[in-house]
Amino acid sequence: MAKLPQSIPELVARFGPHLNRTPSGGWTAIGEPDRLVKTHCCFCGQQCGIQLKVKDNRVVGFEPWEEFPFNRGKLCPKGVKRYLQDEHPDRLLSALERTEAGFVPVAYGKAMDRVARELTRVQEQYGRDAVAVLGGASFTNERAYLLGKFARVALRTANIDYNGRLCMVSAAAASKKIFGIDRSANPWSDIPKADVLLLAGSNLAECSPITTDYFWQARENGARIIVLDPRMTPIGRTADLFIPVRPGGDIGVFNGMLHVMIERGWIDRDFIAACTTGWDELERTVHNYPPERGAQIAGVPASMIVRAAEMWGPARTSFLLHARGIEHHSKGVENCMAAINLVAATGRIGREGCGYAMITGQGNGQGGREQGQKCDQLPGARDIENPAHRQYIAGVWGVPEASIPHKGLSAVPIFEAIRDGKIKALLSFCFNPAVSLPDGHFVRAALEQLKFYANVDFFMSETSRYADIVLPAALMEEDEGTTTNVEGRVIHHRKAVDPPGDAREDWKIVCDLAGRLGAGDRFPFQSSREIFDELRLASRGGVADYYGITWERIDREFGVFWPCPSEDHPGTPRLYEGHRFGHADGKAHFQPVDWRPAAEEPDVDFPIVLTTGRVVSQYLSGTQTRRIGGLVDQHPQPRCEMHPRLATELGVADGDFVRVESRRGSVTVRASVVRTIRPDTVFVPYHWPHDRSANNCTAHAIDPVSHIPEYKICAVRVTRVPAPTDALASLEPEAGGVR
Ligand SMILES: Nc1nc2c(c(=O)[nH]1)N[C@H]1C(S)=C(S)[C@@H](COP(=O)(O)OP(=O)(O)OC[C@H]3O[C@@H](n4cnc5c(=O)[nH]c(N)nc54)[C@H](O)[C@@H]3O)O[C@H]1N2
Ligand SMILES: Nc1nc2c(c(=O)[nH]1)N[C@H]1C(S)=C(S)[C@@H](COP(=O)(O)OP(=O)(O)OC[C@H]3O[C@@H](n4cnc5c(=O)[nH]c(N)nc54)[C@H](O)[C@@H]3O)O[C@H]1N2
Ligand code: SF4
Ligand SMILES: [Mo]
Repeated sequence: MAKLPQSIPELVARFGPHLNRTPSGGWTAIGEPDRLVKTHCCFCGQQCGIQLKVKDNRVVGFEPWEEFPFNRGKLCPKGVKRYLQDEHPDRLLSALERTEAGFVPVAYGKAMDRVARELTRVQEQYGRDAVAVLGGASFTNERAYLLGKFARVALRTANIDYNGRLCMVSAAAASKKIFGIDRSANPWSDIPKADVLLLAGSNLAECSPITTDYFWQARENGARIIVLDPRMTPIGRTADLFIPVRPGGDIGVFNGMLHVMIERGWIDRDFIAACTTGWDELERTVHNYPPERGAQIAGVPASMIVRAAEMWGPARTSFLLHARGIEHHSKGVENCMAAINLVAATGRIGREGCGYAMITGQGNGQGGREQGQKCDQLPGARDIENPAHRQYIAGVWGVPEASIPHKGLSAVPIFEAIRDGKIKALLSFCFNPAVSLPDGHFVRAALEQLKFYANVDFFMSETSRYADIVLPAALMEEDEGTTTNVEGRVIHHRKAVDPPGDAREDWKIVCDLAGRLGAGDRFPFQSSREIFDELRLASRGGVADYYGITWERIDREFGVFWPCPSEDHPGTPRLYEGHRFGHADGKAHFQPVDWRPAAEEPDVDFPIVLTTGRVVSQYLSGTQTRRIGGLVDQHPQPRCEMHPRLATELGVADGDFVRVESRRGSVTVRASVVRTIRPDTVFVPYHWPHDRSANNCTAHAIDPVSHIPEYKICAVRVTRVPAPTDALASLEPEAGGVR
């Protein structure tokens, strides 16, 4: 084929407007698409509506979907490039088996036979719980439901958990403790109606770009914005009050604010008396947090805490949002509870413009933690230890209640059990722990211990490389199903194209494997819609009740908010209207918290705090985005952000190489000297593997309640090092789209 001109105007002049990016970052011309498929982005929890252009069973581009109310056609850089994964040369097109000579393609049926055989062998020899299953929150609701059922019914192992354990579980546990329900309390349309927005631990503009638009609307309406973050992120730069809190210090600010609000009478005593429990104890606790003490804990001036209380306290309407910055801690649940106490103390909840939300991270972060793929949970956000819940689900599944395993291990303890030789085999989907779990050396050493490991992915991830069998999965646009967005709105992902080669939908792989394990009669599903119909039944009467939601309703109504107990129920965009909360007594339960230090605080040998997170153009462990030209060019490599004052102390100039080293491992990257970070803290994004993996440094301390890892704090020392010489470590920008 003749080489195409590569300037856009030239291309448009020759071929018309239908141009496409290639995976390597170039352009190719296409004809008119055959059809547009209204669906959603496969990446973050915003789940933006998008139309995919399809021609000859290929996704060749996208169009905005202006009518979808959440994003009204707007998309971020990842959303517009997602379809470049489809035909990427790295797509897994057949099953692979590990041999002495490396991975070789193997027939799908033969690979599945081996998986079934090995899992059975391990269970016979070592017991049912010696096999663990890991799922993911990029899974649709249908797949998440199916995998939970598969573990309990086909494998009968207690040990199933998912990657949302690294993500939202602190927020989930905190909102459940205070309000009784794990879901953002309000639709996003309430954000622009609030007079004051409090945003804690969220790099909103880079990680939840469409929510930023709601913030702008609020600002247009006169709202004031308070941001807590050790880094002045883009949203921090525009805040009315930016509080550069020390990592782990947020409780100092929240308790300090409440202390001031009580003193000045900015709490709603009538609401507290009528609709809450636990106030007196909370009042006693925050009595010990005058702004000066809060300031000491948070590492910021006391006047900032007072100012925050003055903005938040007397406001007429308000909205609190938080994300992983306060959740990724060994006190993640306590951090969130201290924040939510500020909402409940004012009674500004459950009405227009008055709300609370945790900003969902993963695509189906919300639905992924309701359908029963967590170790402690059954579908409908039911409790696996509650006899009535077990009985109900046993009925839906047609199995004896006693055959359903009890609570198993969560993600990090699963890896500890693998290391200790208690778990011998692993089946994982949609999860790249070799990059994403903390203390990477520990995780990779554990993966090497496994007697058998089967991994399901559409790319060969860093974790897939430890597998004995890798099965090729389908992308979101190659399957159909539902997810639940950041607001609690259940939406419909439509299938655009067929999976390529031998790749297939995760649910088909699970049903097929169940058959091979002798449980086929419980997994007779011919489509994801049939799975959804069983999920509706399984969720019926649970907290996350989807019974009244049908795919037709979702299409007609641009999504339906749960709980939705019957087909004539309108769904519930705003929870807690009339101040009825999710607990049996209908009240909100205050949760007093005291500040405590992180699992590892800086000391003489490791004097600096490392905090980790994200950049706008990369997604999670990077398996998907590090391959896409146009994304990878924006952030080809991780950099270590540090304040000029720290850089001077360390003798580091912008662009120099530094080694960031903790007790567990190190990462060597270029320094980015910026004024937007606290001088006692450095930041490294975690989307890269191997010697560039921030998780070489992090610790695998977890929150005692939620079991979330403490990604946001570990102690490191930073030293300037000569530029590395080997090809990978030279860290020159990668060529677009090539790893
Ligand atoms: N571009 C992009 N977008 C994404 C993702 C992605 O990988 N890339 N991932 C999605 C997912 S799964 C998630 S979970 C979300 C995450 O979204 P966010 O939580 O917004 O992202 P993070 O970068 O993990 O952390 C947010 C901020 O917390 C700050 N922080 C660190 N320690 C503390 C602390 O102790 N207190 C406070 N107040 N702040 C602290 C960091 O400086 C950082 O700016 O993003 C989603 N969206
Ligand atoms: N240091 C540090 N580490 C972190 C964080 C941090 O802030 N700092 N954040 C944590 C957070 S919030 C998160 S959410 C985790 C994410 O960590 P992971 O869940 O490990 O990250 P992903 O990149 O989503 O990994 C998913 C893998 O599954 C594949 N995949 C995606 N969708 C599907 C699917 O539908 N089916 C199948 N079979 N495979 C699929 C992708 O190709 C990828 O290889 O990382 C955590 N790790
Ligand atoms: S904001 Fe999230 S859902 Fe929307 S386009 Fe970007 S990555 Fe996709
Ligand atoms: Mo996440």
